[in-house]
Amino acid sequence: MDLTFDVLKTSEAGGRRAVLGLPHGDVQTPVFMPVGTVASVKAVPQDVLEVNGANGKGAQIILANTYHLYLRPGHELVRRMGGVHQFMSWRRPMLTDSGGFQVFSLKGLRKISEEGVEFRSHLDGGKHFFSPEHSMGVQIALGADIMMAFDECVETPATWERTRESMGLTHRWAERSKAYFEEHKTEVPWFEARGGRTQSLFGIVQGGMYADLRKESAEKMVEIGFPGYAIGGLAVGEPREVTREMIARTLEHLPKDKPRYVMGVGYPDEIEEYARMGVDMMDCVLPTRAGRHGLLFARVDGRIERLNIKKKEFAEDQGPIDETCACMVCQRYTRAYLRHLYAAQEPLSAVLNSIHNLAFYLDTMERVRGDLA
Ligand code: PRF
Ligand code: ZN
Repeated sequence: MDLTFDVLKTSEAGGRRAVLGLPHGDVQTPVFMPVGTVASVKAVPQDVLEVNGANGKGAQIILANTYHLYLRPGHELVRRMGGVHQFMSWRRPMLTDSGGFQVFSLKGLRKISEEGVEFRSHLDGGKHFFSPEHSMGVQIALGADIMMAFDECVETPATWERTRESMGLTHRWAERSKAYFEEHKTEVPWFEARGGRTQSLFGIVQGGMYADLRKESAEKMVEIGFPGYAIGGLAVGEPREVTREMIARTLEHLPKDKPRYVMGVGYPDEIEEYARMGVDMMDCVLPTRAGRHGLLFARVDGRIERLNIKKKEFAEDQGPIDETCACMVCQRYTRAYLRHLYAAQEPLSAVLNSIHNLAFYLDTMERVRGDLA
């Protein structure tokens, strides 16, 4: 058995309140997944991740990256350590991205063929080759609850012809990903310990900014058949209206009884909007990355604002980042202190800013779940 997905309620706009059952536990959706690229959510210890946010329940599921863990410390080492869960002491569900998107982000360092992608490591320039089969092998060794098919995220802007060609490659790679996964899925490090519960593999819909290709890609993924579907290739520089339109045009063609995941979005108001449209899962580096750069999200009179903590106006501000936030940072520290930490380049600055921003994202989803219930 892989995953279960129980839809409890659906709103008129299509938003769903559901429970996603995974080997390492249940996930209440819609859910935001903090990104832990190298088996670490940057600057936030696992102990804090488990209790962060207004409800004190923390992150339900986190994401890690195949590409980064393959290069360092190496997936075979992680397998010997009992998988990513054991290795980083994270007991809750986890998802690994396939490496496709990360490899394609290495501008100029890669060569794509039908077989796979040749690329150079961003660490030491060494040559590597990734195929759908390689990606599956690495993800099985890492042992995440949910694995992703190996895909190509086409550059933007791209012509219809170029996008369709790239999409075709993603479809063939999805078939190869599934075939390899089906044959090897019982090799996951924790398989025996979890009563035979297997990992799940999600397909990724591509199709760029073309509604007809999005439809074709969604239908193809459904034909191949996965327990959940991701929408990839978005939030790559296109205007927000286009992202929204492509999500809407793709959701129409995905089954209502399966989880649907938009990869790599977005600002807090965006993840709220997409969740209300019927997206069940999202991930983004924004809360942690913005936090490290001193950008903090806050609700002021019901509106979402972005505070730039380095500004002079906060130098003697005795208030918390966000009056309405119940996170551990807002209970204790002032904007004046956080500005000082940022200016002094103290590591604690990144820690506290990331904890607050993550809480902000988790609380945003908690609020949406409440509205949908
Ligand atoms: N494919 C994969 N991972 C991704 C994306 C994608 O298209 C995106 C696009 N925003 C983020 N992460 N495999
Ligand atoms: Zn806070």
